[in-house]
Amino acid sequence: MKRVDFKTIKHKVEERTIVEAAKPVMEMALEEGIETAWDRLEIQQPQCGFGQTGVCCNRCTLGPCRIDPFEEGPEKGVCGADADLIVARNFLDDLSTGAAAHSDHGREILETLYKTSVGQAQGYDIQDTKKLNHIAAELGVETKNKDNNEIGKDVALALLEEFGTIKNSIKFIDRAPDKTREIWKAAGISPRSVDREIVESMHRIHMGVGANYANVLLHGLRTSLSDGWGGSMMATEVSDILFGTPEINSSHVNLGTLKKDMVNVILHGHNPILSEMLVKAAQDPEMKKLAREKGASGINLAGICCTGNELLMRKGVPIAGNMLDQELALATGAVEVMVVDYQCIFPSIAQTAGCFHSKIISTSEKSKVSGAVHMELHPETAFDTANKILKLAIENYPNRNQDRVKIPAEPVKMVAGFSVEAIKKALGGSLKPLVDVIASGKIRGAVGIVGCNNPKIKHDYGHIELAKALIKNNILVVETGCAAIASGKAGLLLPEAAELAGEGLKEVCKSLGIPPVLHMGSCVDCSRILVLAAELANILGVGIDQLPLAGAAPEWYSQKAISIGSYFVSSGVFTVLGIPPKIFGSQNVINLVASGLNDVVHAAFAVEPDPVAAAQLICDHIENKRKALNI
Ligand code: CUV
Ligand code: SF4
Repeated sequence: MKRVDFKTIKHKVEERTIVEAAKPVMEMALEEGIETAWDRLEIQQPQCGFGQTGVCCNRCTLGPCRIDPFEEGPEKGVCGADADLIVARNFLDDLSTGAAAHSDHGREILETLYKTSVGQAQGYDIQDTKKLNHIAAELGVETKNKDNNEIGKDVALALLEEFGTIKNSIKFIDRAPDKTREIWKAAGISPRSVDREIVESMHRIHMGVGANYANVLLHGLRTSLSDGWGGSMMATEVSDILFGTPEINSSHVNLGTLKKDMVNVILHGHNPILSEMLVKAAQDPEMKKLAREKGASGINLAGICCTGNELLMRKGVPIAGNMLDQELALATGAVEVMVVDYQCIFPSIAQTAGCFHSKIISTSEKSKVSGAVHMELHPETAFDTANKILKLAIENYPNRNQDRVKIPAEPVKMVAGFSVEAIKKALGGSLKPLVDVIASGKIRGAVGIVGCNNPKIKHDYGHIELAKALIKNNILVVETGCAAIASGKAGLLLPEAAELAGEGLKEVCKSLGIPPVLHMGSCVDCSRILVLAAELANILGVGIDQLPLAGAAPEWYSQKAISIGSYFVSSGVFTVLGIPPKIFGSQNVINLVASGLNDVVHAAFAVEPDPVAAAQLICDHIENKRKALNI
C-alpha cells in the first residue's frame, strides 16, 4: 500500500472514526502501511453503480446482464428478466444467505447440545436446567422420570426437526401474539421450517422460476421469519441452555482491553462453542503458570464481534471492539493469537496478522482462512483443542516485539447481560412495570439498534448519534451486535449514561440502576428482542405491530442484517436502515419495501443515512403508535 503524509493521515483518521481509543492505532497503521478495510474501500472507488442499485444479474451463463437504471440501455436481461425481478432476486439471495448463516450457526449449537447430552462432547455440560425444562415443555418433550441429559437429547432432536420438512411449522412462532400470527397467515408467510425456506429461496432465484418480483420478496419475508423465530432463536435458547442464560454483569470494552504484559487471545466470529472452552481452559492454573514461565503476567481473553458478545453476555469477558476494530486490534502488535470461527472475519486477516508476530487460528471446517493455522473444532475434542490453542498463544508471547506494541487507551467500563430473563428480574419479576412506564409516557417506546459497522459510515457514528438522540427523547434503546459494542465504547452502556436521557427515561433508569441502552447480546440474540416485543404485546393483548417500537441498523453491511431487518419488519416493527439496500434500481421494489409492506405485515422499511433524521422518523412513528393505542 502507498504511504501517505502526516497531515493526510490525521485527516483520514478523523474522517474514518469517532472512536478516540482507535485513532492512535489507525494513525500508526496508515503510517506503516498496514492495510485496513477503509483503505480497500478507498481503492474500490468508484464502486459499480449497477451493483449498488441491484440491477446487475450474474445468475446464469446467458448473462451476466445489467439493466440501465436511466432507461437508455437494456431494460431486460437475456432471459427477459426486468429490473424489478433482478433487484428482487438479488435481495432474496442476500437475505437467504444471511438467514442461512444464522441458522447454520444455530444448528451447530443444537448438535453440540445433542452430543453433550449423549456423552460425546468434551468439556460441556447443561448449565441452565430451568430453561431446558421450560423449552422442553414448550416443545411438548416429555420430562417425567428423565434426567437432564435425557431431556437435553430430546430437546436437541425436537429442535433439529425444526430444520426439516416433515412438520411444516416452526414451534417458536407460537411465542408471537395471536394477532401477529394471523397477519403472517393471511400473507402466506408463516415459516414452515428453517432449511426449507432457504432452499426454496435458492430454487426461486434460479432462472425461469419466480418471475413476479412481489412474490419473490414475500418469500423473503417468510425466510427471514424462519431465521428470527427459528434458527436464530434456537441458537440463542440452546446457547443459554448450554452456557447459561445471561445475567446483568459488568466488563470492559475497546482496544485498551488488550494488555501489554499479558498473553492476548482475541476471540472473533459468532459461534461460542469453541470460545466457551477457551474461557474454561484459560482458568487452568497450569496454563497461567505456563504463561508466567514465558514472561507474561497472565492470559487475557478479549472478544471481537459477536463471539465477543456471546462471551461478554454470559461470562463478562471484555470486548476489544466491533467489526471494524478487527484489523486495528492486530495493529496494536499485542495479539498473540486471534481465534476465528466464522462470519464477519476479513478474508485478508492473516495478512494483517503477518505484519506482526500474531497468528490467526481458524477453527471451523466451513471457514478456513488462507495463511491461518487451522485447528478444527469438534465438540468431541473441544476442550483439548482449546488447550492446544492456548498453549500456542502462550508460546507465541516471547515472539512479540514490545517496542512495536501500541495499546492506545484505557478500557471503558460497561454493563451487559440483558437477556429477557435478566430484564424481568431487574423489573421485579415481570415485564408489567415496563408496560406501565410506557403506558404512562415516562418512556415513549423502545427501539432495537442492531447490526454492523461499515466503512461507508464513520466508525460508530451512526450507532452513537442515533442512540443518543433516541434516549434524549425518552425512548429506551436495546441493542445487539456491533451496535451494542459501539455503545459500550462510547460509555452508553453505563448507568451514568442515564444523565444523557430525557427526564422520564432518566428517572426510570436511575430508580432501577440500569443504563438507558441495554446490551441484549449477539446478532442471533436479536431473537431476544422478538421475544421481548412478543411478551410486551401479549401483556397488552395486541399485535407486535401495534406497539410503540422500531428497529434500526445504522451501519449495517452484512446479508445477515438484511434477514434481521426483514424479520423485524415482518414481525410488525418499522425499521430504518442507515445504508441503502441494493434495491434502488427498481421503483416497484422500493415502493413495496418502503410502503406496500404496510398493507401486508403492518410495517415497512425506511432508509435514512443521517442518524438525527432517522431518530426523527422513529420518534414520529412511535408517537403515532401511541396515539393509535390511546396512550
Ligand atoms: Ni453478528 S453481522 S458485523 S459481528 S453486527 Fe457486527 Fe455481529 Fe454485523 Fe457481523
Ligand atoms: Fe441474465 Fe437472466 Fe441469466 Fe440473470 S438469470 S444472468 S438476467 S439471463
